[in-house]
Amino acid sequence: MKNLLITTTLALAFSVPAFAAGTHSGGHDDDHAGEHAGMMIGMPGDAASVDRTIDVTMRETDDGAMVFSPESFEFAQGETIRFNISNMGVLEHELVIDTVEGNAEHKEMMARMDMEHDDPNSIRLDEGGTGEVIWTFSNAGVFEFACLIPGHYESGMHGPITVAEKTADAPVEYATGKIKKIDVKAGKVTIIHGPLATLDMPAMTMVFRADEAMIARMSEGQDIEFVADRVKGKLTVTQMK
Ligand SMILES: [Cu+2]
Repeated sequence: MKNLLITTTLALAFSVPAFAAGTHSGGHDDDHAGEHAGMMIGMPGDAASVDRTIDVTMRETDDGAMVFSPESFEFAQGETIRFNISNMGVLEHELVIDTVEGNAEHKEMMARMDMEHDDPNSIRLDEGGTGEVIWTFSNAGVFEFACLIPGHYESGMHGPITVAEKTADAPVEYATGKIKKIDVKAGKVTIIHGPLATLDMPAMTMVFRADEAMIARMSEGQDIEFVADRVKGKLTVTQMK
């Protein structure tokens, strides 16, 4: 679980480094491993560090459109997403994630010859097929998911992926307190404390856990500034000035 603070402002296309344009222009036939090490949109994600799993469907509609559901995605910079993709249509479809420019380039190539993607940032599924793409969105910006099979993009199969920039963590709020009692053996310390902003608690006297190193810095009667948080369900002194 990542505890990131996200700004509401988004980094726009002009803020992305210039290497973006070249990352994926080489086509499909050469050295994929290197090519995808760091795309503008991010990099292949590790299954062990998935933050969120999102179900995505691809299908045709009765009125002749082709659609993804959901129609857009919003992620936080650094998030690793597992896209759980199902083709609920009767035609073959694919999901490709890239920059808008990268997709446009690919689409043009695919219009000339039917290419089948087999890159970590894409998956192609037959009717009824299911599969997944795991991706880490390491850069902020507005990207795109699309089906680049000729005609499908134009029929509606594309949407924005907005990755919000990660800001620095908010400064920690220290609470004040006076140490009433220390139980070294039990790893507990009783503190007469002021309001605890991080835990949304009023001033009172409470028993906290503290590790050995923390307790070594404490003595009974000492005035302290500290931060407490829940650690494995127990109120614990996590920082002390
Ligand atoms: Cu399609």
